[in-house]
Amino acid sequence: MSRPVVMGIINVTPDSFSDGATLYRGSNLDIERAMTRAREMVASGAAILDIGGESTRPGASPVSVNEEMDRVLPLVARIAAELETVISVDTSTPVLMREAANAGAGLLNDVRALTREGALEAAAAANVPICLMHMQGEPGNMQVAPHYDDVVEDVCEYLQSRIASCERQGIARNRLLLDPGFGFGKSVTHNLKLLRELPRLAAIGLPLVVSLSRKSLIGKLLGREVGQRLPASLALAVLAAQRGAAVIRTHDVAATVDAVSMLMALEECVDL
Ligand code: 9MG
Repeated sequence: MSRPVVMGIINVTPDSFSDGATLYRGSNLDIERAMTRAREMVASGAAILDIGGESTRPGASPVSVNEEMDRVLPLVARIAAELETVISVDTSTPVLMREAANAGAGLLNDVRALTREGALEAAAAANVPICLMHMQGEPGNMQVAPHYDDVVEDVCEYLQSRIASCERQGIARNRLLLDPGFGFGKSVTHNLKLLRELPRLAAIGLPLVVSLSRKSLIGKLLGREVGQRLPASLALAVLAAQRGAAVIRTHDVAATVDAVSMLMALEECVDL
């Protein structure tokens, strides 16, 4: 990927930190609302849509495998039938990885980097690209007291070890993308160091996915509520793209495409 692409987030969870239950009617997912969101994101320039049925915000209630599948698979099938886009499925659940790939997913996004039992095998069989994300701890406890000797070095080492596990499982390196996992077991300082030093992660040689959209880092630094975090999210998206991110994962596709396009215009102006 020569220029960063934008991945739009579609949370099909009733309890996401960032967009709550906006796709729900009572306790039921409204698939037509989700399709409207998907169409808008593609029309606004998203190259990838990331569909997730498990909320990973600290303190979120766990979801059963059946519930996660019921939330995600019908939407994946509808998007695959209707829209020209890459569908990413945000899951750590092996059976969903297999089913999602069968239903048309072209990317698996695992915040647990294929560490669940059976996940490496399922991802290998799914035969699609995989995003391996770093997380310290589990969503329930990850923000209690995150600690690193050297956050950038530790995240690089972890991701390298997950790449090695994938390769041992027969997953070719060129199927992998990496993500430092902003906000997943990280203090504000850890997040900022990772962003500043993103080129060290990019030097591993695989495409980097970065998601800072509306994250609590912004709330902690600026005192902004979730609904007021767009300007800072755009600034962070541009800073990440400038430091080598290949995929920017965001709730706000149209604004992020414009913001990243400004950076590209600057970098490409010698050719104008
Ligand atoms: C699902 N999800 C929530 N936050 C994320 C992040 O920062 N990166 C990736 N890859 N997925 C995320």
